[in-house]
Amino acid sequence: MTLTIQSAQSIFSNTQVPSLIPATIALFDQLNVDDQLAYLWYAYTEMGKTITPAAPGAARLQLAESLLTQIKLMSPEEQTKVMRDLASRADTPISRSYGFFSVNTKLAFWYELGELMKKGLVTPIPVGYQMSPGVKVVLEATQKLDQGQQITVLRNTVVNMGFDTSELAPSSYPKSDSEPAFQRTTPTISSVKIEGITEPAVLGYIEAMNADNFDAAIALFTPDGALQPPFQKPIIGTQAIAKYMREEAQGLNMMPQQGICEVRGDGSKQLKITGVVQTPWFGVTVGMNIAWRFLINPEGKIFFVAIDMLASPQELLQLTRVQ
Ligand code: 45D
Repeated sequence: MTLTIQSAQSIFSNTQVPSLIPATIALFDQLNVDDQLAYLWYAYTEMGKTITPAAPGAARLQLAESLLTQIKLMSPEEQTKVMRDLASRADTPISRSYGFFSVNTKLAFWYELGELMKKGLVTPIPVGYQMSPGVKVVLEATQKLDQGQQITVLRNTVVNMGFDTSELAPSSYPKSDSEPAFQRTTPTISSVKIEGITEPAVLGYIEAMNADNFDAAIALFTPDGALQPPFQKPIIGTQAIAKYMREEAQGLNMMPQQGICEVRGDGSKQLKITGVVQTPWFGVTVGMNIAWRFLINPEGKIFFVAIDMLASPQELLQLTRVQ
C-alpha cells in the first residue's frame, strides 16, 4: 500500500477540534480596514500589559529598514494610507515589498512600527477615527483565548497583510535569501524523552529542531514527505520543507510530553504526540499547546507530520484514537 498525503492528513482526525483561532480571525476579516488597524493596536497594547515580544535583532530589522525609513519621513495622513494599503493588501510599492518579506520580517516590521507609535513618530490610529461596534466583538473574542492563541491570531493577521506576491517572480523585488538567525534565549533542550514514544525518527526530529539543525531534521523525511503547519496546507518535498524551516522554525523550543504509537497493517506507524512549544518572540513566557501527528513509513522515515494548535490544555491528554 502506498502512502498518500491525503490519507495521512486524516490520521488522528479527532485532534482537529474546532479552534477559536480561525473563528477569531474570521471576525477580524469582517472589519473594515480602519477597524482592523484599531483592533490590532488595542489588542497589542492590551496584551503588552502581561507579555511583550523580544526586540528583533539588528540583522532582521535591516531587512525592513528601507520601508521603515520611508514611513518615518511621511506625514501622519501618508502613514495611515500605507497601513490601510497593507491591511487591504493593495498593490502599491510598499505593500509589494512587504508581501515579499518572510513571516518573521513582517513581524519585525510591525514590532518596530509599534515602537515608533509609542514614541509618537508614527500615527497609530487614523485621525478622526470612530470605532465601530465590531471591534469590541473581536476584542472580546480575543480576550477569551489563551496567550498562545492570542499571539497566533496576531501573527496570522500580520502574515496576511500586504500584496499577495505568491504569483509574482521572486526576483522582481529585493529579498534577502538568507534568513537572519534567532538568538536562542534558553539553553538548548538536548535529550528528549516522550512518555509512550521510542520512535527514533520522532525523537531525532525533536532533537534536531531544538538545535536549529534543519539538515538533520530534513534527513529524517522521505523525499516526497510533507509537513503541515497549523491551519495551513501541507508543504511537500524536502526542499520546500527545508526552506520553510529556515524561515519559520528557528529558535523554537519544542517540549513534547506524551504520545501514542500505533503500528498499521503495512508496517507504517502513526503517532500522536502532545506538548508545548515556545516561540523565540516570547520565550518562556508563552507556551503553545500543540499536537504533532506523524506518519512514519515502514523504513522508519517521516512521510508526514502535521502540527496542530490545541483548543485547550485538556487536549494535551487526549491521546485516544476515535475512528
Ligand atoms: O496593524 O514541529 C501594531 C512549525 C498596530 C515547524 C501592529 C512548528 C497596527 C515544525 C500594534 C503596531 C513552525 C510548524 C499591527 C513546529 C498593526 C514544528 C503590530 C510550530 C500589526 C512545532 C503587531 C511552531 C505586532 C509554532 C508587532 C506553533 C504583533 C510557532 C506581533 C508559533 C506578534 C509562533 C508576534 C507564534 C507574534 C509566534 C511577534 C504564534 C508571534 C507569534
